[in-house]
Amino acid sequence: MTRRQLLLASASTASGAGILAPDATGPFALGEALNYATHRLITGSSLAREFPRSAISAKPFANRKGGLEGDAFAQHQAAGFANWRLKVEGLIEKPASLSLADLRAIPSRSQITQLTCEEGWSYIAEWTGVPVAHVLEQLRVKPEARYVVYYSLEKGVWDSVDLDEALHPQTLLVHTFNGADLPVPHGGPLRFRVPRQLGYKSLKFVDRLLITDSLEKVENGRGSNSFDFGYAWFAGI
Ligand SMILES: Nc1nc2c(c(=O)[nH]1)N[C@H]1C(S)=C(S)[C@@H](COP(=O)(O)O)O[C@H]1N2
Ligand SMILES: [Mo]
Repeated sequence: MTRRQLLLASASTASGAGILAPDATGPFALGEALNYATHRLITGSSLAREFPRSAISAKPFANRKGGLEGDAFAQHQAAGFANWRLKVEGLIEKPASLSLADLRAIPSRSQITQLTCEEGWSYIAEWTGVPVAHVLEQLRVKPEARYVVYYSLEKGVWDSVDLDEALHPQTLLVHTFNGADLPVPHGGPLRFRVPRQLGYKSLKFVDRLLITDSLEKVENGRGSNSFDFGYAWFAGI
């Protein structure tokens, strides 16, 4: 995909998506829609705040102690994640199944940003990974693409962002955390990091991307499994 095509794709997203978040229905619909629209207008393509190295948290908090329960994850862990694959499917010219080595071969980006949980904790870390934009560019995202759905190996856990957020330079597939392999409690071997939104959008153990033109035809039609628990689809901070 040429730069021009990429720009055209993101431009068509901005205009085609309108200003309504896909979960803008129900009693909080107006608030949701305004929040999404206001953020998109004010922040546009602005960057999440990046911090100096001295601000990195000495003890970043993880909301779990180890990996996922069950044999599948244990086997991956025992093999040093050599068999981990990121499947990339949907509206792309070249569907792919990428190993961690494949991902590490794509130029990476590092940034020191804060992860903020809605439950009250936050920490600052250096996150290194492949910009999702680079993956979509290499695999040639189709012009009708509007959303990237990302799935965790954790059963039933998936989320999505619009193409603006997916193509944003700070949106990363993170494999390295504070200079070492991403620790399992923080989502190793691979995490979808969205630093401009709350922590719950940064899914751990990510093994599949689905590029789509509509969230309505995916899973529950609401863009995220956490919608079922009352979390807003758009969680801009
Ligand atoms: N697969 C998966 N990803 C997840 C979660 C989860 O339960 N499962 N929790 C989310 C929430 S609510 C937060 S705040 C962050 C916490 O990240 P941390 O453990 O690195 O602090 O992970 C997010 N990613
Ligand atoms: Mo969270």
